[in-house]
Amino acid sequence: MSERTLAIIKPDAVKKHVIGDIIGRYERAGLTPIAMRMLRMSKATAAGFYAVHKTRPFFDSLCTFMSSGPVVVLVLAGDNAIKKHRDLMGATDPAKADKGTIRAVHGTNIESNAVHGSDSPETARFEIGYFFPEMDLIEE
Ligand code: IDP
Ligand code: MG
Repeated sequence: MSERTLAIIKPDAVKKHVIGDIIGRYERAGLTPIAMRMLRMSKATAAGFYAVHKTRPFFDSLCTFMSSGPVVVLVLAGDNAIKKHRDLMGATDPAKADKGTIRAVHGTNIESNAVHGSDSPETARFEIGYFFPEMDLIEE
């Protein structure tokens, strides 16, 4: 069943000039970009996006990191897009991510880990709506 997920190429990956490599991995895996923006989040925008984590000890540092430079935000569509994207990303901590995953290849540490991906249909809906009005999504 075709599904949508939100991907963010985080500031560390943009600074490493690996936007093209990461989008190439999505395309080769059969995930189709149906919307894309490059932007720099304010700290408040990052805090709203990561509101589910607001009681975590790493929340403030995470919001500072996510607003430290430009990011690329994409909506990806495809069969089982949420899980397929999470599998391509690898574990949160790049040191624990499977060999060849995006985080293993491009991540630096548990915070600067190159990419974000929605973890469920509910969070995907919230996260896509946070950055894109429905009319900006290309019809598949
Ligand atoms: P996920 O991105 O793999 O879904 P989450 O637990 O949802 O991981 O955490 C959101 C983001 O917060 C991570 O991608 C990472 O950037 C950061 N993060 C998660 N755990 C830690 C931590 O223990 N220390 C510092 N940053 C963390
Ligand atoms: Mg998460």
